[in-house]
Amino acid sequence: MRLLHTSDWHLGRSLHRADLRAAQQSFLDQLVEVVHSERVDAVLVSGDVYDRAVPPVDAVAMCEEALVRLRGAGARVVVISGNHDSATRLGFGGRLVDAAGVHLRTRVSAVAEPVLLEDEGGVLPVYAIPYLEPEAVRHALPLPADAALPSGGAPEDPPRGHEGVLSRVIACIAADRAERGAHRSVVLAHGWVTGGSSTESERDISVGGVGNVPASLFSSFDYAALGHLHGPQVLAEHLRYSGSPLPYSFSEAGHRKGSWLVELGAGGLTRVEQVPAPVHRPLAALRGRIDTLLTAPEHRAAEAAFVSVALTDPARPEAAAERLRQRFPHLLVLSWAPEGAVDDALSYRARVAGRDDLSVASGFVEHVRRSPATDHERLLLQEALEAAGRADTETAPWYEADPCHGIDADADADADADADAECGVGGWDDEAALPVAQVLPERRVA
Ligand SMILES: [Mn+2]
Repeated sequence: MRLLHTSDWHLGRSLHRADLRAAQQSFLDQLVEVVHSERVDAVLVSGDVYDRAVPPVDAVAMCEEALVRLRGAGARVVVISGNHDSATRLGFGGRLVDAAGVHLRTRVSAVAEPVLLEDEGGVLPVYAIPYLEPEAVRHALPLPADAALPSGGAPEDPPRGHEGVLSRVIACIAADRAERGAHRSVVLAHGWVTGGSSTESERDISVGGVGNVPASLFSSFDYAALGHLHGPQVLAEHLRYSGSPLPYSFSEAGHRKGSWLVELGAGGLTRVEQVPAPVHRPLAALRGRIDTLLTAPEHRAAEAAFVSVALTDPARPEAAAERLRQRFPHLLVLSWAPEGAVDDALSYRARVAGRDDLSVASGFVEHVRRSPATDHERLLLQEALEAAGRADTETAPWYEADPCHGIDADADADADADADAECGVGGWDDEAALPVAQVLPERRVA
């Protein structure tokens, strides 16, 4: 029995607005080829098929085409919904297409109904557990078939939290498995199992680690195909994350992405090997002064890569993005982290208290560029402030009304991948179009 374990396709996602559709397509093409060449019996897709609950139409078309081709290549396909998917939308028609060998498992009520595969070792039940949001599903969970109800037959208090909910589901599965007399079983699940490490591109499913579930919950399965964390990882021989097929953040620049080709014999797991995913375009995170980055031979490999640059020049270089793009045409993120800069610990309110508008505006120029406004710039600011009728105002009441507005905005250079995805695929031609978070200096500089 050969299984191909993949997850976190995130179809519809871009990387800092770079279009990844061709990259996602070449991964799916490869998946179909592997099913052919390795005679894969079933493809297991462990959630986050799409990047969002309402995916773009071309992502839906790409997914359907992939499912049809995987099935055509001879594999059954088992899919669960992840925390990015809408379970209802992904599962639409699921009970109808089940008969065709494509199993979209997204319903809470069906968590303990396995997809049945078969080989010379007998029947292999594959339990597909969709991502379960604890508060949303706790009252809808089935009870284990062998559970003794408390006296009077009243249902007990439904479980709470990821661990509680998943424990109940695993108990239901154990009961089903015992009833079938199955000596082997496989499970798909989407969540954060203790011991796994995250990247910057997963959407958090928890607060303070309460989303973690213990690895021991999966100890009775011959193989557990996990999704959610985007780095491929092995928590135990039988307990693995395939990771996403593409890097979806610069924190994944060093990953070797891929799928797991899993082999089960009559007695259980016999072999697992990684099938590396095609590399569409590598990622490179560079840091240094602009003149060095533009000339240093060691950065030659980054010329063809998607690039993130943190400039360390003491003063903000002019037209930095334009110059960097001469050498690194796929520059996606630019931030500025001047050497020796010290964090200004004063709150925004304290910094502007008692200052006039011209001084605040000139201070903003200095803050952003790390060099004071020139006389000419001060003149321009003065004219602008006069035009706005505020030149003589001693204080600036509009700051008081909204102390978070303006220069105290979060200057963290991390781009929010979710927000990025919401922006869709676009492009920008100059620094002025960079999101604010990417052009303000980093606040925490060593
Ligand atoms: Mn994911």
